[in-house]
Amino acid sequence: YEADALAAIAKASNATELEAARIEFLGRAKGRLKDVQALVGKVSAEERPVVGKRFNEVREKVTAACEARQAELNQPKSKVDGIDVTLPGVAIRLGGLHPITQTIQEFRDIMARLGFSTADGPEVEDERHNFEALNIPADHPARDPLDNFYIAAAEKLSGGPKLLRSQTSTVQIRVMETTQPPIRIVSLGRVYRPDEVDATHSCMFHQMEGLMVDRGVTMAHLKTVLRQFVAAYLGSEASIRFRPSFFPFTEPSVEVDMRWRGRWLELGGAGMIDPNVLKAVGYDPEEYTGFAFGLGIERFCMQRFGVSDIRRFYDGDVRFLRQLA
Ligand code: FA5
Repeated sequence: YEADALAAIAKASNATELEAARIEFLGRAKGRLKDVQALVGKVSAEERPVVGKRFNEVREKVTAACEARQAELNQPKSKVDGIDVTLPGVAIRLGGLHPITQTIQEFRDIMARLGFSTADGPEVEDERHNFEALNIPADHPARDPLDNFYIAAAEKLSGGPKLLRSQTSTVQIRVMETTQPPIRIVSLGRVYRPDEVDATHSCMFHQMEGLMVDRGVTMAHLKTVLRQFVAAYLGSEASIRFRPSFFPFTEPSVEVDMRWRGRWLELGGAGMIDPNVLKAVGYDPEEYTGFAFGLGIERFCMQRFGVSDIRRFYDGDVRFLRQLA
């Protein structure tokens, strides 16, 4: 009886089956327990206490098993196709934005608040946009094939020399060729140079180009925009300085440095657009003036995140990238 009863209870897979097993084994009217009880009544008087005790034990055990099974069946169904859906799941790791992408988005937002919209240009450029219109003549050292990534295959297709742009200043020309002042744009993108790679130089990096052209634009506008931009990104305590410099496409020209780990780190170049450049795009330099700047995006990002080596950004090591995502 005991083994049969426990097996039937365990086998019951729903409330109806369990109730049937309960009636069969524990039912007061016709259940099999009644038969067992009847047998107990037949044993001799000496044996009765022992047999009676065993009878009670069995009854309690079967009753308890029945109740336990009932509680089990009342639990919410947790297994679906053999999988326990109440177990905690495996966390799905979501991807994050690359720190340079985050920086680009933030730069765009800051510059938008200063009234600059965004423009884009191609990464594979011709010599007019990368050099000529920027007042960089054919014999200028910046055009040395060893200092640029010329693309022989692209030249065959397009007929003229093509190169991976070495600066985002190309976009200045593209915008001025197609738009009339007033202009206030930034362009953020990749540039390529066969530079020797070290902690602060990569052969592919990003620049933010800024361009403002209108009547009466002066150096004071340039310095104010750059100071406001740096304060917005790195905090008002960040210190920058302007150093006289030279670029073929600006006059006067400056270099912009930032205080970094106890020394000055070059952020980029800037200046008032050279009249030759304004003429190359068909503007009258007597009517319009403008400023331009080109900043290295990685340098800012390194400062913000405390990254000491530019190569970390491009190693593709997710353990590093995840910390900045
Ligand atoms: C230029 O590229 C000029 N087009 C900037 C400019 C724009 C001047 C408009 C005037 C008007 P330069 O070669 O100095 O300038 O590069 C600008 C910045 O890019 C550097 O200051 C530096 O922050 C960053 N940079 C240059 N080379 C690398 C490199 N190999 N890796 C990472 N960042 C670099």
